[in-house]
Order: sequence, then C-alpha cells, then structure tokens
Amino acid sequence: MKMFELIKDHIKDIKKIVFVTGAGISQESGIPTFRGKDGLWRNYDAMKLATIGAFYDNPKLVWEWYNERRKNIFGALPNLGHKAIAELEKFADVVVLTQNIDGLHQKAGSSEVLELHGSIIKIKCSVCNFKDEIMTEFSEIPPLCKCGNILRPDVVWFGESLPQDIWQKAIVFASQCDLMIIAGTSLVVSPANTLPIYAKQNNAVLIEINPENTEMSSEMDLVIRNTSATTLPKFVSMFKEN
Ligand code: BV8
Ligand code: ZN
Repeated sequence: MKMFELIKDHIKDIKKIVFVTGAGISQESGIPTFRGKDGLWRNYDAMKLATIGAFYDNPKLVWEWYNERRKNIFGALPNLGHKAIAELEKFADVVVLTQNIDGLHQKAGSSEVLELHGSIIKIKCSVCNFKDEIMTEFSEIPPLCKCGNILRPDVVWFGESLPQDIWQKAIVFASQCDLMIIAGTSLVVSPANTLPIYAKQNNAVLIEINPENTEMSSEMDLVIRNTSATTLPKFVSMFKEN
C-alpha cells in the first residue's frame, strides 16, 4: 500500500492520533452532507437554517428540520469509517474532534469524542439554563420550557461561539498529536478549520481523506482521494501488521 509508505516508517512513534471529522464521514451512513444538493432541505439552504435568526423568524420550521434530521440519524448506523476510528484505540491514544451532531462516533465505540457543534439529542432553553436530552418527538413544536420560553436544539448555530470548554480542549489535543487525520470535512467552517494549523505547529503528520479537494489540501502531508469507510479500515490493518 504505497500511500502508507509515508507513515509506515513513523508508525512506531505515533502515540497520539487526533481525528477531525465532518459530514462526509457519515455520508456512507445515509446522512446528507451540507454541500451541494445534500445541503438543501425543502429548498432551504442548511447553512441559512442553522442560524439564531432563522430560529426566531420561524422556530416551528427549524424544529421540523431538526426533528427530520433526528429521525434520520436515529435510524442510521455507524459505518466502517466510524468503526475503524474506534478500533484504532487499541494501538494509540485516539481523540475525535467532530463537527457532526449525529453521535455516530460514540455509537461506533469511540471513547473520546468532542462534539464541537453540539448534539442533535440535546436541547436547551433559549433563555434560562435548562438543558436536557430528548429521546422522543415533542407532541407540539416549538416545545416550551417550564419558564415559558421556547426550547431549542443544543447545537452551535452560525454566528454563535462554540462551547469554550470543549474548544479549548480541542486546541490542546490538536496541539499535542503526532498524527492528525482529517476525514470527510470541507474545512470551510471556522474555527473548526483551524485545528490542522495547531497540529502542524506541533510537526504532526497531516493526512486528508476526502474524495474531493478541500480548503487545506495543499497543507497536507498525504491526501487520500477516497471515501472514509473505504480508507480508514486500511489504517487499522497497517497498525495490526506492525
Ligand atoms: C463562530 C451545527 C464566533 C448545527 C454547524 C465569513 C468568512 C469566514 C468565517 C465566517 C464568515 N462569517 C461568519 C463566519 C464564521 C462561521 C463560518 O465559518 N462560516 C462559513 C460558512 C464561512 N463560523 C461560525 O459562525 C462559528 N461560530 O465563528 O463564532 C463568531 C461569532 C459571531 C460572529 C463571527 C464569529 C459556528 C460554526 C458552527 C455552525 N454549526 N453545525 C447543525 O449541524 O445543524 S456547521 C455545520 O456545517 C457542520 O457542523 C459542519 O461544521 C459544517 C459543514 O461542513 P462539513 O462537515 O465539512 O460538511 P460539508 O458538507 O461542507 O463537506 C463534506 C465533505 O465531505 C466534502 O469535502 C465532501 O467531499 C466530503 N465527503 C463526502 N462524502 C464523503 C466525504 N469524505 C469522505 N468519505 C465520504 N464518503
Ligand atoms: Zn427556560
């Protein structure tokens, strides 16, 4: 496997692996990405719907969008890409920094997952500090909090800052890894798209797994133009052989 020549020689000293993942890693689990036709819901641009403005303009519509995504996600299973990342924990310290709100990394067995943009099973009050998890659909939407204000999905919308405790931890993990594998993300959205820079500053090996070019392909040590479910199991076999 020529493409792995690069890390084959380093493999012994790869102790800390950090994965930065996006919608592409769940694409083979039947979850649409944010790009192109996938990024449209009822002809609404996902990037426009995932904003506090859209929520206050039409909370019912935004709830319907998240309810539909939640139903789709609850019916989805982790794919070979998610499973390979979980299995690599046998060979090194593995941390997953994901932009996905679908929880499939955890479902695949990954033990250290930081959800940079929140989770589709979490909700919070738009005013008071009430937080909870939802397992079943709300009868009426938008659902109200006991304080009388409307509840919202506990995800990070555009224009909103990431949970600082999680973001600071993500920067530390990225700054201390030996190998960073960037799988299934276009690296368009900030600040998540700055994580490879922290790893590069630590002279980590940067590998990109994506059928298409991304914002930072030129910064990578190795680019694998293939899907994550096809490629990531090959990393497991490489570690097994060594
Ligand atoms: C913030 C949660 C401080 C909700 C999400 C102007 C210029 C630059 C930046 C900005 C700007 N204006 C505003 C900003 C900042 C903005 C931003 O980055 N905007 C972008 C659009 C330019 N960022 C923010 O607002 C962030 N907050 O900065 O706070 C602040 C505050 C006030 C004002 C300024 C700054 C908050 C960002 C988080 C938003 N929430 N999601 C939800 O999911 O509903 S973002 C959401 O979209 C996802 O979480 C993800 O992050 C992003 C989509 O990106 P990807 O996951 O990469 O998916 P995408 O579809 O793009 O690509 C898929 C890739 O997979 C493709 O490359 C494809 O080729 C590949 N692929 C497909 N199939 C496969 C595959 N790869 C492998 N295998 C396959 N099978
Ligand atoms: Zn409340």
